[in-house]
Amino acid sequence: NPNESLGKQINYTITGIEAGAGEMTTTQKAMKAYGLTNSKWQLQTSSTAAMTSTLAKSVKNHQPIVVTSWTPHWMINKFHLKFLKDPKNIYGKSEDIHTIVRKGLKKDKPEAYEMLNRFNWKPDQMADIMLKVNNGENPKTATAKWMKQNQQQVNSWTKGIKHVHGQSIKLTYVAWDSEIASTNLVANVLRSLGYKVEIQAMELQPLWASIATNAADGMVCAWLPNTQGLYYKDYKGKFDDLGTNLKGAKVGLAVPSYMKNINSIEDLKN
Ligand code: PBE
Repeated sequence: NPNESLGKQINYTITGIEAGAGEMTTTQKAMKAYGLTNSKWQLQTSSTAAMTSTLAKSVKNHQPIVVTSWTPHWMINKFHLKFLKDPKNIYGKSEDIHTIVRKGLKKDKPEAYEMLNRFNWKPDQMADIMLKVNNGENPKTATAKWMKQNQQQVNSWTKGIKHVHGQSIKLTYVAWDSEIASTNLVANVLRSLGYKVEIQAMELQPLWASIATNAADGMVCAWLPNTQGLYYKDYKGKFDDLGTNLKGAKVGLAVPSYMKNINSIEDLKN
């Protein structure tokens, strides 16, 4: 019933993703800050796949829905989403993705360390691979093709680095589309330097723990300063932060653009 309040129409539910995601923590904070907790509002935990499929259904039926969203991601264009304004700046203006490696990597595997330290690319480039993988291409193949088409850039990450022979290295990641793209790309680049690369997917908390406990060598999935800021704080001193590999990512609540009257998180209360 379109005459009901938005809250009522969507059962006072924000459709979320995995419980451990940084964005879920930030969204809890946002709900408190915007007064969406003391009433019936809830943040529904699910998975990214379930969230995008619920979103697809709502869009198909032109029904209202509020989701935890982020970019780079194909959901923005595919479902014509708009981010809700965040006047209290809970999500932050933009996020950078950092490369985080274990203590001692520089000494043990200086070639890999150097490559990881140099790795950086642009949101559009990441989005390009994500879209291909979402359209069914294998991530390994998609990133290998990307490397061929972007040889100069790849070269700038590897130039002058000595090749190794069969040394192994382990990268961990969370199986979000963005991280599938970046991790497979970096794995392929390290393979081109002679590394035997293992990549292992896990939840976000174990991901940070894997680096902090030296169970893995590195990861390229740290959305900061807000999204995974808690993990960063928790494990501070137990990892090396190699800085930004991608600038200009964004995290926030979003709605389909046909929800004309909802433009700010503050509008959710009306
Ligand atoms: N995300 C996508 C992640 C980072 C990448 C926004 C869902 C998060 O930690 O929330």
